[in-house]
Amino acid sequence: MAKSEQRVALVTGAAQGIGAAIAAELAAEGLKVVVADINGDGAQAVADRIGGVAKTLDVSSPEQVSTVVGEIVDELGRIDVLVNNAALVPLTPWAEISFEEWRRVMSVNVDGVYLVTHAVTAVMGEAGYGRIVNIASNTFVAGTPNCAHYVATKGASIGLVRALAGELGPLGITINAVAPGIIASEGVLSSAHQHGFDYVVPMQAINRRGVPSDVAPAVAFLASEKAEWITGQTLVVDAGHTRN
Ligand code: NAD
Ligand code: 4PL
Repeated sequence: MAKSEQRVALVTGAAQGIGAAIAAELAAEGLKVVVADINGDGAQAVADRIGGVAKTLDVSSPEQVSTVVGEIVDELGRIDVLVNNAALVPLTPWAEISFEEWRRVMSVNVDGVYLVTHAVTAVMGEAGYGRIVNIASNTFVAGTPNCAHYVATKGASIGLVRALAGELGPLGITINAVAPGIIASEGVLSSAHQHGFDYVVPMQAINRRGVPSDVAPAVAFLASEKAEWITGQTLVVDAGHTRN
């Protein structure tokens, strides 16, 4: 199997929203992008649009993660960039969060990040090179109400970035988080999160609704060769809604 010189990126949850914008940005920069999503048809549509490769993948399934990462290595020969974007984005008051919902959110947003990162770092470690970007959220900074399980998972994502940076650095792998503020993705626009713009936009330094393409360039920079000296960090991309 011939190895191409083109860098390969795996973006999870890339069938729509922020993930699709990241996939498009990386493709525009010349990377071969694997568009992975539990929604296989949506992933295929995005892959067709950007000249990428679609994979149906539930990140919370150990079997599926193992199979898909193996397929990518077989078919494309390398994984240079991983963007852990797939997540459930619920809006549920604390008193109404059942243990079942809590566990499902942990399973996708935390177990999913573990599973994909664990599989991909094995490949990157062999190559001695990698760029990992976790999509966190500024809810971890703001302590946004009515999604405590979700905020907890984003804390886990940032914790993993901080902890793994030291273990992955010697392998030539950087790992960082990008923490967006509220973004008009398909998911947010089709849920009660859409009403969040009414109170968040006035708190931002730039007073318009954020869109997925506002987040993608920060991710592409951290995934680039030029970001070699940055690891273990969280970059908040929220038009100044929060300041840290
Ligand atoms: P979205 O709901 O519009 O899209 C999420 C995508 O993930 C969908 O295509 C969905 O099919 C996929 N997905 C869900 N479960 C999956 C699973 N088990 N395996 C694989 N794919 C799965 O979401 P979005 O708003 O674009 O959010 C993307 C990322 O950005 C998430 O990590 C989210 O937490 C984060 N984020 C979003 C906002 C926002 O306001 N939209 C703000 C900060 C952070
Ligand atoms: C500020 O990550 O960061 C709503 C939904 N509002 O998912 C988020 C803000 C949402 C956010 C988020």
